[in-house]
Amino acid sequence: MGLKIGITCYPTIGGSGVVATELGKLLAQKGHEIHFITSSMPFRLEKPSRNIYFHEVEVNQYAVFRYPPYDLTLASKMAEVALREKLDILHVHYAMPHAVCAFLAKEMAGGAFKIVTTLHGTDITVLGDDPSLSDMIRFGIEKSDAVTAVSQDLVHQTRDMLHTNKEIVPIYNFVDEDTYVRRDIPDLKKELGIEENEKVLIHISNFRRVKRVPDIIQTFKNVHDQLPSKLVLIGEGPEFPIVRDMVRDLGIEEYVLFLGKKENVADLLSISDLVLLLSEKESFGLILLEAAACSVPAIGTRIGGIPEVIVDGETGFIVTCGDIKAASSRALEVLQNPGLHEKMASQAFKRARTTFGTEHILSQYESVYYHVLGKY
Ligand code: GMT
Repeated sequence: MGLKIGITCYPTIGGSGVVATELGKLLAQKGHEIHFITSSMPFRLEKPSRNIYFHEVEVNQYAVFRYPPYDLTLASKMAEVALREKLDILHVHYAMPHAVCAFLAKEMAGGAFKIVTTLHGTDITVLGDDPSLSDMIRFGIEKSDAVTAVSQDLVHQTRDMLHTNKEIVPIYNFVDEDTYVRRDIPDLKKELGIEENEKVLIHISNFRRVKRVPDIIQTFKNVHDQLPSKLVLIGEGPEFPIVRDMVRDLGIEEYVLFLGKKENVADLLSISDLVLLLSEKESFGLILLEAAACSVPAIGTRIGGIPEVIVDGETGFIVTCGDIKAASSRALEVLQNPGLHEKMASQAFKRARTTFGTEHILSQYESVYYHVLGKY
């Protein structure tokens, strides 16, 4: 018999929301009953379908509150849904504030369900440094019945930064295999003004400072000096104006395509030759897996979980963070050597379907659920 599972995540665009939503969809297909408890419909959910329900957390504004009490409203909604729907598990993505809200909800519901918390990175690598919050994050983690993290590196970082001995199970991210697969997209290159002889480099992120997008631009400039190429940039964020100015100052405006937020990422990856992710903080780097699934080799930094996703020399290359010279020469090495490119592309695809294969990852989450419920 399937389980009844509540899922809470940040429903807006971002890797954690994508992973949480795809997980819910796959679990529903396997016969579990899934209840999303979020502030808006997760953007990949489109519409609730068989076995999937959506409970909106509506935060009311009262003049007496200086800040709307989202965390308390969420906790109360979690308790209400858990009791009414008889949830077995509440799976929350991000310790802050979701694990803490789940603990409060569990207390309100008389301990009626188990809490599984998945750590995605930013709460540990950024918030864990904030002494005013680190005790609360540790509390949320320690009060969870099971904790998972999206890379081995994040497991170690969490233990080190929060000084906790709580068992944390590494479970890698995965992607929707029907969507993320390389396919022929006739005319897309033409539509974007990319010539057939030009190599396509791609970067996708939320343009936060930690993503070091200026390093991507400079790396591309070095590649472009040697090879006809275009850079496709997807996403938006705080560093966007800096990046746009840099592109103008380097005189490469004609070769850099700013596409903003895009839904058809798999199509854009399907016309790409190389993905770049040169971040200084990254617990996993979901885009690297999306790219690998579309047979795109990668250049990434030796940071966080990136070296667990890219196998150096096999599915791409790993460089030191900030070493633009190395990133450029590795990029040229892959792009100028068709044999190496083909080998890396096919190894990347194979790894996406094995180590990160959906069935494999899904069964790891199910094991965690059955384990906390005492059903082996
Ligand atoms: O990278 C971000 O700023 C977004 C954040 C999120 O909430 O999606 O990403 C984190 O979770 C992703 C999904 O597990 C990971 O792929 C990203 O590496 C992680 N970001 C950081 O650790 C900075």
